[in-house]
Amino acid sequence: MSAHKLSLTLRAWCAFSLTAAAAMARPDSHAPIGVMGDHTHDRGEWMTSYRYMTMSMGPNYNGGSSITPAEVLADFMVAPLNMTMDMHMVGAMYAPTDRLTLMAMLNYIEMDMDHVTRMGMEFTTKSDGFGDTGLSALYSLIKNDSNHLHLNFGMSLPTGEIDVRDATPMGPNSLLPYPMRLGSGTYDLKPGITWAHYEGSWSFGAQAMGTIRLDENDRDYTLGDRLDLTTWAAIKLTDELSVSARLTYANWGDIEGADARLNPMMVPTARTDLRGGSESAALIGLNYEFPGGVGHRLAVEYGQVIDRDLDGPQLGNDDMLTLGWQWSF
Ligand SMILES: [Cu+2]
Repeated sequence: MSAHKLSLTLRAWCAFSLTAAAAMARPDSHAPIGVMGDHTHDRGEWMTSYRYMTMSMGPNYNGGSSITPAEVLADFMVAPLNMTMDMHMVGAMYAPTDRLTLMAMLNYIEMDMDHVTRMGMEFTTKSDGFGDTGLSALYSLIKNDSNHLHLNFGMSLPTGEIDVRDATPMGPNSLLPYPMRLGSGTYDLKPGITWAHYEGSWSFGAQAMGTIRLDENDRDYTLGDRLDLTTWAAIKLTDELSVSARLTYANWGDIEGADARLNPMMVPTARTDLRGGSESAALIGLNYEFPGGVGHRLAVEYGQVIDRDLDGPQLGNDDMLTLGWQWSF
């Protein structure tokens, strides 16, 4: 091959790759960072990610209305006041074929909950450690410039501790109730379907995801099954930056069975029938993709719960913030 021909071939190849990269590389080709399993990869691609999520909960609700600690203390010895949860999530994705993307996610969770007793004494309990581990396969049904559709086959492994202890007025090493535990204790299936549509500078997406508990854990209870629905719209402001708006709806059941070591008269968080509910949230986010095809992305999403219906008294989720970094190669 002559030098001239070689240079033409190289130029044609570069032009082709740049066009392909330009078509795929848009900041909103990934959903807002709070959505999991939202995108697939092309054959041979890897991605690693780190997400930090912080969520605050409180006050207590019964149905859709907030109730005071005094109202909770009319029926219980202890009232939860508020709770924060911080999660560090490390993920890896790999696509063995264009159709199939594999995903794994490790979680490290830190939680703390403030309480007040009938005597007026306040105390805080903390728990931290690895949560349940996520493994999933994403199967792409449609993937072209304007539509992406894939199925999510997810599984959650019970790596999170359920015998979580801390000091309370009951004792220096008390067993903590259900919401302070780091995992479900059960193998869970997470089936889902995800769709994204691209139209000029705009994109739209939706995802439905279930959580189905497959068995009963070692402490004789099963967390409620869960349904998560979300839909979003994003607009590409520049080739690197997009802004998004998203709505979520979640519905989850009460606990079946019970950990017999907990006293359900003590505190609402020890009651298996005060765990279920539903909520809707509204979120706004930014996705930034570094220029030059280096494969790095940064994203942030913030939102607030706008409506809820809880089997109460139960602490309601209030607001949440997610920061993420993703690197594809
Ligand atoms: Cu990815």
